[in-house]
Amino acid sequence: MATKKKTENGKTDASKKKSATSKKSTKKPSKKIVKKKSIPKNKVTKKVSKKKPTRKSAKKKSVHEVPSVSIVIPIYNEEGIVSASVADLTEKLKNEPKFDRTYEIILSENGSTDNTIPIVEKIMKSNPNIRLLRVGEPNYGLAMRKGILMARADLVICDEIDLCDVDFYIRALHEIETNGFDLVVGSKALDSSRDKRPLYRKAATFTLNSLLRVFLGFNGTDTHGLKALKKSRLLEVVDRCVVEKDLFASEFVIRTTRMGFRSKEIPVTIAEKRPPSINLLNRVPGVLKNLGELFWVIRVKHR
Ligand SMILES: Nc1nc2c(ncn2[C@@H]2O[C@H](COP(=O)(O)OP(=O)(O)OP(=O)(O)O)[C@@H](O)[C@H]2O)c(=O)[nH]1
Ligand SMILES: [Mg+2]
Repeated sequence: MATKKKTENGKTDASKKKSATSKKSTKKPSKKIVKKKSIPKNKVTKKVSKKKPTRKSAKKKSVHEVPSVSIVIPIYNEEGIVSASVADLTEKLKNEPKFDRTYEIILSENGSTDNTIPIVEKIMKSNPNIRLLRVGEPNYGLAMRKGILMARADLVICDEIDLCDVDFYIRALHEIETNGFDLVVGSKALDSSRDKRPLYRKAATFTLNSLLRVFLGFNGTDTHGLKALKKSRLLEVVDRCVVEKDLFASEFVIRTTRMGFRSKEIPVTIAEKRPPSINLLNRVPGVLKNLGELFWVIRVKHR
């Protein structure tokens, strides 16, 4: 953004100089005129310094320029909370002094059968930072993958519509920008995390992570949920991933460390705004199938 401001300033000064030069060629310059010309130059400088972007104007500019952060949120049948969640997230981002950045929110939808789409389209009319991506059949992993690919910023946050945790954004971006990590995972299972989901959901998370540890050599504590990443570094990891649906997130995290990138888990507090949109038991067959596929490609084929 700073670069553009400089360019805009440069153009303004240049055009002033140009008009000054053309005047020069038609009228013989007198000392008086030369004096007059030096005044607008100063005025231009003053005008530009007045236009120095405030936080508000910087955020407005995000609509037209590459934002500092892309927030990718897969959504599926979320008519109940999408509008309120996006409004709440936007408000938090505006009021959080530590999040002084331009951003876009990519709502990555596929296969919704409720009113999610018309609602999002309505939100987009009043909120130009929202982008909608539609990718066919219900598929969390595909929505996440396409969302990351569509992100215009190099810093990408993957969130969920029932979480929208700005505190995670700030801490995770700090780990990437200051401490040089490529991927930051908000883990629900660290000692200092607070997982307020029902016991059966915690048990499901524990079971999945145990399977990932045993069969895929995963050495962390969580692969699902909040993430922040440096896109330019991890694009090749996204490309390498083979499974979709729920286990895309797990494969992405596991491959990131296997491919030698720097990844870190940080604690999060998880309090969902509603129960999951897909029944847990209905997800089990797909997860097991994808787990088998992952075992085959990573452990057997060493891909
Ligand atoms: N595009 C898309 N989004 C989905 C799909 N399934 C779930 N989501 C979204 O993914 C996010 C997390 O889904 P939840 O239903 O909360 O599931 P969860 O068990 O809490 O999620 P995990 O803990 O990450 O497995 C929400 O924003 C959902 O709307 C899907 O099939 N397609
Ligand atoms: Mg959830």
